[in-house]
Amino acid sequence: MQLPFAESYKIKMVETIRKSRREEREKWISAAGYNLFNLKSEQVFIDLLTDSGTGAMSDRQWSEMMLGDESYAGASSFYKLKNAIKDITGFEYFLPTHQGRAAENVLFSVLIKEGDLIPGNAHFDTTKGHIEYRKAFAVDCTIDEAYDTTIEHPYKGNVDVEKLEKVLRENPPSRIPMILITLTCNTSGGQPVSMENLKQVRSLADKYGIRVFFDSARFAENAYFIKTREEGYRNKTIREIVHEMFSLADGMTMSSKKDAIVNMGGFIGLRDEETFRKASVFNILFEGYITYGGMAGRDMNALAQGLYEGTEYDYLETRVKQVEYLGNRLIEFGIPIQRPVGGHAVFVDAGRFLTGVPREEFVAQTLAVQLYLEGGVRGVEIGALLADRDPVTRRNRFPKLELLRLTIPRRVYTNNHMDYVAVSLANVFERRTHITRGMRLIKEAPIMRHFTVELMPA
Ligand code: PM9
Repeated sequence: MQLPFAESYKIKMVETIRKSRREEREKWISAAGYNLFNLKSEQVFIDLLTDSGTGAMSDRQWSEMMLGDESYAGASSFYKLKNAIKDITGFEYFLPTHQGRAAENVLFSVLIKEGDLIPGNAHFDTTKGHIEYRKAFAVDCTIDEAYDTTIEHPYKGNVDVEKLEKVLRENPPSRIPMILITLTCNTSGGQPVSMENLKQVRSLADKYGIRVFFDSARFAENAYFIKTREEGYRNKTIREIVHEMFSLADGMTMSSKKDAIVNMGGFIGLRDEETFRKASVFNILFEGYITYGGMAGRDMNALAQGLYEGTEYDYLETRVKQVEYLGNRLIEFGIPIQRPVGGHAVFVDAGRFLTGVPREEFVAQTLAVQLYLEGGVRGVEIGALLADRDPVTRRNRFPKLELLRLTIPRRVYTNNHMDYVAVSLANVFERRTHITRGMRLIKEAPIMRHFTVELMPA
């Protein structure tokens, strides 16, 4: 008999989570303004809001915490992290930051000015926020297949090179400070970018004299998909693939809270010294001195260790297979999801799930609230709320897809939890035709509103 799949770790410490009653959840979600970010964590049974900073650190990471050097300048923890980053990514220069968006803030302070265009594959919301905050524009050049959840395409994070070349051809290079590729592409469903596509982007960038940066939050999951899906990579190690990926970029931003499996942290990786020097000034201004950049020494140690663990094949296989397990359970129930299942989350196609709710009434948010009411499961809306208003017209932007993201924290839940989530959503699916009204806005921030928005049932 073929041996079944089993996790590549065992559990050493547990945290109690509490189930609640539907009446309690009704009260809590109403008090939270129907925004799941506003819930207290103890009001949630299974928390699939994000995989960011929510992973379980290993025994080795915890022991690294004890070895942290908390010197203000020149800490050994900084050099440990610098060596790990050089080893894994190949980038010579690096700046620590407290998280991914801080890396964006520092790097973009150097490179992006008003009126610039930053083409890429469906930029993440904080990235887009930092671009639009500088009165520049994020141009989405993702392949069209990414926006049809029924199409089985192995690299739905890919850039459409024709769309990209059009932007590069029709605008002066002085207005395009970088092409920004997100690995994996969170917005399109945790979907990978193929090595071939990265090479195509690099050669277009070289042709037009533009730099390429990677938003690398989930670079290791991207490498896993390249290894398992792309011709010619089966026999390469994850680290060899990671090296090849980064060899195609001029620099990277990183939210270490994802694939480096730490609770807090980020960094910038760079090849060129001049950009590093300029960014160092902003790093000191916004984050902290260049050898800690908002991170404690112990956290830099845990991150260095996490970079190695996060790029091990067995770990990645366990991780991606759990996400796939949840996806397959939902497919068995007939629930529409982004196909194929992505690296860090299952993206439920709320537009096809709740066909009776008008899109002006925030379809995916409505589904997120229904799932919470059903089982105490917290997902997150990736739809019109997250898309924000157009910065010029101030009208609501309605993205091509209304998605409910069920994001799986790393090494935290078991497949029994996944079954619970699947059945909770299946129960909502059974009564979907009775859900015909959504949510309306009461309060919203001018930018990145989904974090703090308040709503009420329409
Ligand atoms: N991503 C996520 O849940 C956390 C914030 S929203 C709940 O997916 C990419 C691709 C990300 C990302 C964060 C950031 C920002 C940059 N790029 O959260 O600032 O997915 O560390 O990273 C979240 P920080």
